Amino acid sequence: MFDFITDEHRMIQKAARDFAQKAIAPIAAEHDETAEFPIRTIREMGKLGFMALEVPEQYSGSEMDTLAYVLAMIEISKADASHGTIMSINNSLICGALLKYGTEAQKQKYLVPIATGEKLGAYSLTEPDSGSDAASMKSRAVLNEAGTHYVINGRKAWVTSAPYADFAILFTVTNPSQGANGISCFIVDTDQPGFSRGKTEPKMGIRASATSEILFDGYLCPVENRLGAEGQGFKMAMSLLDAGRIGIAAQALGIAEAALEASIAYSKERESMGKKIGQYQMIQQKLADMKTRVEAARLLIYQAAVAKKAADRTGERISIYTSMAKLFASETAMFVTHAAVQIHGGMGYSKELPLERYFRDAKITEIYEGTSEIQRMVIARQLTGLR
Ligand code: COS
Repeated sequence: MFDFITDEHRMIQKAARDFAQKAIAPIAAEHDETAEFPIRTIREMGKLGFMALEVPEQYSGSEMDTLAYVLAMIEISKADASHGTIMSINNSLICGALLKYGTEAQKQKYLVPIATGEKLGAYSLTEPDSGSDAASMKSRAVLNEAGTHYVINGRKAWVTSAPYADFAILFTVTNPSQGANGISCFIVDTDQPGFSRGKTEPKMGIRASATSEILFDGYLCPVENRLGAEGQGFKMAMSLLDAGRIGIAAQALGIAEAALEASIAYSKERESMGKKIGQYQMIQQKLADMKTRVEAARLLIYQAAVAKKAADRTGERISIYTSMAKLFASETAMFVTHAAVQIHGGMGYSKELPLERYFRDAKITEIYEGTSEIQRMVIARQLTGLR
């Protein structure tokens, strides 16, 4: 039906589906229960090339496009959204940042080990007092007198994968008088003095993906670890989030697909008052609305993926496409998982089935990498040009 989906895309989709169903689906409930980070399967995903799908082969990546990434993300997230989160950060934000803004030396040192699955990265923008208003961050990086190192101090919050990351892409203030234009980006190694991890967040969903605060206390970051030019950090962060939001939209769609498929199967099997529940119009309406929203989300995601591929050549801004995809797919995931729990009745509420996990996992997609409110703001600003 979609002739832009090639045989190569289908191959990566199948490889992701096979791995997800064989290696991830069987362990998802247990990792959700224990909140244990699934390091073994994450390393395997790295070796299979799922952590650097859009990275060129010269840096050990899979050298595919955004659509391939989306198709793989849907399959992985369908089995377990926590794996999807970790995959999304590494692909969109870490590989994206290093590929787009890294020097050759930075790519060799940091991108290659991500692509081979040896290392994990984290992306750190948010602070305890700055979430949606990302430019209001307080942490600081000050260049030392010798001009060799930045001295970094401050506290960052909600950093996905931070408890296991080997390095983080950090956004912090270098020139406080410049507002959004005073923010710069750094690669920080997590094994160096002055870096520590704060509390790990006890989360409602995506519980197997570890999220923590990170703290900087006189951390010395060599000048060669600045990513991009001084003062460009905010625009870099926003542009990377444009790409990241496609990944989160694909994650949301994966969760929604899993909940929909379970609901269709249950509607054909479960009987009530002498009929299959799928024969009742109230269930039919739910299934029809769920499926329609899932397919509409898919189209918005494909549109955003195609736009991103073109923008990688032209540099064009794609915020409107990625925000629409993320907004609609995340709200679809909530709609579909909510309906799926209802269709399953008591069994939907039970931990015996994955429906309640899908419902809990779906919620974060309306929050992280920009809340639904922020996505609407971005879309409207792009439409009117007004701030
Ligand atoms: N790509 C490139 N540049 C961008 C951009 C993008 N996607 N978005 C904004 N910019 C640029 C603007 O063009 C502007 O540049 P000029 O000063 O040269 O005109 C600059 O960045 C500042 O933009 P703006 O004034 O729109 O910034 P605001 O402080 O108003 O913030 C929002 C805009 C609210 C949209 C932004 O802060 C945001 O996305 N917040 C959510 C953050 C988020 O997703 N956090 C999740 C955590 S990451 S896990």
